[in-house]
Amino acid sequence: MKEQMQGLRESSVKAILACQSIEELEALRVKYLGKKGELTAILKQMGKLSAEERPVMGQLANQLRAEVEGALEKRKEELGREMMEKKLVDEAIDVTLPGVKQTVGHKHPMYNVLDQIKDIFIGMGFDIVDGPEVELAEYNFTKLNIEESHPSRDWTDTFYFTEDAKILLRTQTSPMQIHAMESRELPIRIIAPGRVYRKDEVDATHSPMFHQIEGMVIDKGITMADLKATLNLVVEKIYGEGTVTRFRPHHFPFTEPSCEMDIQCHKCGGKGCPTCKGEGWIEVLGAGMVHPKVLSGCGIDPDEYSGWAFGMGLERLAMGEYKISDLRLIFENDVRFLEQF
Ligand code: 2U9
Repeated sequence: MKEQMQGLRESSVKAILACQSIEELEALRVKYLGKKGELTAILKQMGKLSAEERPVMGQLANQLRAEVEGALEKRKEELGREMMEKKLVDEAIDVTLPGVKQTVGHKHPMYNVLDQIKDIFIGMGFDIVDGPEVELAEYNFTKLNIEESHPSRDWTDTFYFTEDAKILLRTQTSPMQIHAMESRELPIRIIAPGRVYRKDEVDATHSPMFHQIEGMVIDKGITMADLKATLNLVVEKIYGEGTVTRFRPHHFPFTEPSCEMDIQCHKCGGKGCPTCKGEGWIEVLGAGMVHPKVLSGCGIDPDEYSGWAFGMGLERLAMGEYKISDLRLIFENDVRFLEQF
């Protein structure tokens, strides 16, 4: 038995030292010290020994077990260290290598203009409202006093989803304001920016999708003077102090009276130049006093409350501000174009 133990000692220590992985090491532990291992097999012969020999052999066996365990533990530590060193070499990062340059994007020029307008109105206590692009004709047309026969309701002008022409892609952001009038407490001060859709062929000034921003104030005693004062202030913030404006009479079904606002050309001071196409004036927006029928249709008493509203196309505004000659450039998102802003 002594020889067997000596043999086990030599072979196990040799195998443990040669072992190259933690898994292999665990297999060796089972092979030598496990329940069905080689040491157990030797110990099973203890029964054949005399009463004097047994404790001596027992002590030798314990000593052997401790030695093998010690060798296993030592090799495990060595392997752990070797693995860590290998990992450190394999996964080393050369921080001196040149990096991959990340190109950082920026805001689209039209959103610069939108954010500037939003800031101006927020500063005057307005809320920004949002709403669905898929709307009921009821909210897009009827409640805005746009009659059934109005050309904008035509199938050739509007994207309808249903044969009965009751569901559509909104053609203006006004339905958001109808929702606000029906759900908000008075007074109301809101702006409603968003995408709108019209069946237009694409060219330098038209697109089937474009952006509008509309605004509205409803309170007691609101007059055209509030409309003019507020819009003059907004225009001065956008185009600079002292910007001259004029209000021309116009017609919209949802406002009465209605007007369009022009600014005097900031390039030529009104003399006429390429920027204003020789006119001296640049059209900026449409506006008016909210039609009494629109107010009462939303449950607001026109004898008690009145309001003003405006609407403008954002692409056109951005084109004017950045001297962009073709609307298609705004939507193509060619980085060579966008990088200029
Ligand atoms: C409600 C009541 C009234 C919004 C208004 C305009 C005049 C206007 C056009 C500008 C260029 C549309 O993008 S465009 O083609 N809009 O001229 N919009 S008044 O009036 C409203 C809106 C909502 C409930």
